[in-house]
Amino acid sequence: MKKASIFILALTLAFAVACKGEKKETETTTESEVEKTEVQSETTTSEAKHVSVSLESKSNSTVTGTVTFTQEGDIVTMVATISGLSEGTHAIHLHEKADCSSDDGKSSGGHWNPTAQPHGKWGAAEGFHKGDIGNFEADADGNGSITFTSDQWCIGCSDDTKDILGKAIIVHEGTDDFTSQPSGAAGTRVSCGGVIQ
Ligand SMILES: [Cu+2]
Ligand SMILES: [Zn+2]
Repeated sequence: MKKASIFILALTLAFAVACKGEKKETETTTESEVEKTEVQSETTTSEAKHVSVSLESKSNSTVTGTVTFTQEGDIVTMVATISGLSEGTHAIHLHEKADCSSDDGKSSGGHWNPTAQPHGKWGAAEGFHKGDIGNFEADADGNGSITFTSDQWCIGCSDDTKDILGKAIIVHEGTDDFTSQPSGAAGTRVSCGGVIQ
């Protein structure tokens, strides 16, 4: 009987110690996780010049993709990776509203044109819209990509003629001819994504 009680006491003690140890470990893990999260969010805040946009299919297409914008200094770089396209040349623009709610993508409005210029090829002396990114090629598998760099854009600055936030990326079924007004006759809007942080 005495032996049994000692054994039980020993077991209880062992259990208590084990529990305490385990609890301590759990607390330590939680603390370091919280610290890590705080550090990460601080880093994100100080380098906030980044937006990632998911493109959704429009006009009964299967076109989807991802477009990222990153600002370093005064330079914004856009990288678009798009799939589900027909093989060939497609137009891509920034349109004026981050509203992709309509089935045809027209809810995003016309080309983003804060400087009241004619539609054109980016950099043209005759003028161009701030949303006139241009054309890119899709391969036989329907995949295409385009990288575009500009000092005429910003991500979340106070200059309305440069700020791309609140605009929409539109991918077209057709090609931008850079001359037809007001939008280059690029045809149906097959994909849309709002540039929202
Ligand atoms: Cu467009
Ligand atoms: Zn345009």
